[in-house]
Amino acid sequence: MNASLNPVTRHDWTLTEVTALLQQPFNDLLFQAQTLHRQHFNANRVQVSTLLSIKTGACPEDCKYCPQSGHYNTGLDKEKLMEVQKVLDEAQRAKEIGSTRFCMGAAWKHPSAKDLPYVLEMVKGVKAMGMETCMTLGKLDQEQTQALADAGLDYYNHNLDTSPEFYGSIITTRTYAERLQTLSYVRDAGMKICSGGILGMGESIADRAGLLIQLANLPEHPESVPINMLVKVEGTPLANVDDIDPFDFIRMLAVARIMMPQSHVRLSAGREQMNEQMQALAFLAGANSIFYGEKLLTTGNPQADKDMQLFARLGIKPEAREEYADEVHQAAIEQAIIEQRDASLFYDAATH
Ligand code: SAM
Ligand code: DTB
Ligand code: SF4
Repeated sequence: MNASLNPVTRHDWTLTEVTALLQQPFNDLLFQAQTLHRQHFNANRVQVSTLLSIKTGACPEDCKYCPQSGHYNTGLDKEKLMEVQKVLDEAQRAKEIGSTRFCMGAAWKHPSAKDLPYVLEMVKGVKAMGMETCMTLGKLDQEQTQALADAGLDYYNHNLDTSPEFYGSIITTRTYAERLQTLSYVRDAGMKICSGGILGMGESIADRAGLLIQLANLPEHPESVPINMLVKVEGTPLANVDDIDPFDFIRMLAVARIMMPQSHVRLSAGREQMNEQMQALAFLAGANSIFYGEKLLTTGNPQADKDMQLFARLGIKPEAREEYADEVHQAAIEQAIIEQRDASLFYDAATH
């Protein structure tokens, strides 16, 4: 459905409203989120994206959660931009396991003039394989944004991460306004936006509400909203911060679903620290996208076969992409579904 024709797509959320949504009884909140979810999506389909770090470590930015910041010693090896062919080989592997979107991330403040042509080749190559493309490269100027759009980039990931009020306590080397400017360039160039945040950094309920308000009150909702649970990495200033209450994490997914009913809400980083019951609750709350494959950028993610077994136990199927660029890709997704069914049979036989 066209967002502008949909009366439930709002862009005027207030702090009072959103904190009230977050604090209502858990069952009421989940029921409301799941009811809305079913009006816009098949509740048993989850989109799967695979991540690759194309340039790792030694980032000049000071983001207190990030293992790749050069300001902290997390033991990561500093790497140069990956060769285009190696990136395409990884994309091929992602496609073979049934992933429909390939997300490439770089530990940059912004792309340089020297690196951009290689990045554009990566977009073209991955697109030619019939996968959706996503990149997260930091701040963009208008020309770089246009070049990425012209190369065929489908999504740009650029997270707001937390509320404007808490931002300066977490990131000291850029402003919220710069982040919003890049998002506006991406929208104007006609690309889809992937933007979300991180929970469990010591933020207040008002900060959590403030993040969702920033995202939902953008002129158009981001098509993709990744909600990350902080992966605590030794050496970063947030390594020993208190865990978020798992139910509060689920509440945020549910409120994101209610505020942005037509967006894909991604249960993003932190799944390795969650049990299967928590992930099932996340899908019930309206999360309908995950990162798939054993690695995020530098930290771990559940094994692909474990995820397929979880999908099978929950009766969830990977979501096919809207248009297929080739039949081979369609076949790869169908194969993944068959393997998921087999995994289910194996599970049944082994446990009953
Ligand atoms: N450098 C670019 C930027 O910051 O926009 C792109 C890559 S950056 C690693 C992409 C996103 O990863 C961040 O915005 C943040 O939301 C997420 N991220 C980084 N470290 C994380 C961690 N330890 N736990 C959860 N999410 C994290
Ligand atoms: C997003 O919101 N989460 C992803 C992706 N966008 C780029 C990154 C998560 C990174 C987790 C820490 C790591 O693996 O380095
Ligand atoms: Fe660099 Fe992005 Fe990590 Fe910040 S989040 S340190 S910008 S890689």
